[in-house]
Amino acid sequence: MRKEPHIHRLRRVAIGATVAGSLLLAGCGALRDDSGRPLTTLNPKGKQAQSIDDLVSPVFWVAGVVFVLVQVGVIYMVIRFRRRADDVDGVDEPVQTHGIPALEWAWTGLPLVVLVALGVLNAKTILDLEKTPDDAIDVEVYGQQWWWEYRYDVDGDDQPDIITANQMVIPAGRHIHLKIRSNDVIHSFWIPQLNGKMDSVPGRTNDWSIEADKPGLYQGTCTEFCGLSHALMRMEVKAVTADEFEAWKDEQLKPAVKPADGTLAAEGWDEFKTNCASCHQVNGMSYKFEKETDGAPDADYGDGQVSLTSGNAPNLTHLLSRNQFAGNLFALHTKNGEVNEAELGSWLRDPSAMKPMAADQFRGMPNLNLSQDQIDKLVAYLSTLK
Ligand code: HEC
Ligand SMILES: [Cu+2]
Repeated sequence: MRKEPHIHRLRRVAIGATVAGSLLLAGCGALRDDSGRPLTTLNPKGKQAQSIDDLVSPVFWVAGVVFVLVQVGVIYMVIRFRRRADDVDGVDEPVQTHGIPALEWAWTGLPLVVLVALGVLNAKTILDLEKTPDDAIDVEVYGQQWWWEYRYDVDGDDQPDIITANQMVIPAGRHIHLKIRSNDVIHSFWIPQLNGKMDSVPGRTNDWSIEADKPGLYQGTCTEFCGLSHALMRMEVKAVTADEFEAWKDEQLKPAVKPADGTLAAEGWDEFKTNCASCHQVNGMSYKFEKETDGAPDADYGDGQVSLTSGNAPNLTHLLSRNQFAGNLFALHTKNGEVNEAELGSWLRDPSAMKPMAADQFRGMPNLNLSQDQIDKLVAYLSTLK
């Protein structure tokens, strides 16, 4: 059937739009690493990522040589043995041969040698990546729709003493052993400059390692489709010096202080207890929690008891020590170092307007229909959580 010309035109428009759209999306959504490049495994900044990169080069060269040889062979044979214009009935076909042992050994043996060599290199790298030295620092990682939580056991009693979100702080030059888990669906943890990807699977603990050679900020994003805001589930590792790490731990271990009476922040503290503390933990704030059967945190907070288990929302005790909030999407500070009250306020006004969530299905933060007055008080209180 003959195609109408306008169908051709339509198809061209469709292809054009797809290409332009993909380029546009690739451009604007791109998360950049510390060298301004989109997230890539080819810019390693730590031991594990480096060992993967060391594997990429030999594999690339071997594959490249094989590719060139095969292509040259194909092109040569297509041209050399093509059907000539004067061979009208196709009877002048090349001499057919079979059973040349030397050739057959060669094309069986060579790929075997190449694949075994690459296999050995791969297996060695995988085994190396599994090793954890005794002095490694453990961090528990929880994937959650749609943000990451990090837990640190500081005193060695297997109970978390520091719980934080979005930004993982580690000392540079130390082997960090991650125990990756999930609170809901499958996610995947990926900081490409520090190592490859590891899934976070409900009911399982996956061991993984990262190490940063130098202090710096290393970006990553969830790489397993996990629902509505999967693309907005970013993560960040902040590598600091050993001294800075000790100082950070001391600071994180401190509970939040109740603001002085009579201040706007103190009124925000009250609002927080009423509206927010059922989901968000602020260490030091006691909160009476009637245990629910559905989607409730696993801790039963009695009066005066301090539970660190945030269960289903980011622990906010030291919110402002981090860079970004809500899956590492929005800055917590303005360019001049002040608290980003505008975006924190917008978040409290209507969180789903900034990041799609399904709060009616216990996924994400609900719109609590707060008044501007309440929001001002709450932002004043959040600003004290340094
Ligand atoms: C029903 C549980 C729930 C309640 C109630 C709730 N939140 Fe949240 N909140 C969440 C969840 C879940 C997130 C994480 C959303 C995400 O990043 O996808 C969140 C994120 C946040 C964040 C960003 C934190 C970060 O580190 O990313 C702030 C700030 C915040 N909430 C403040 C509040 C305040 C203030 C209140 C009370 C007015 C409140 N929330 C009430 C569940 C809740
Ligand atoms: Cu995810």
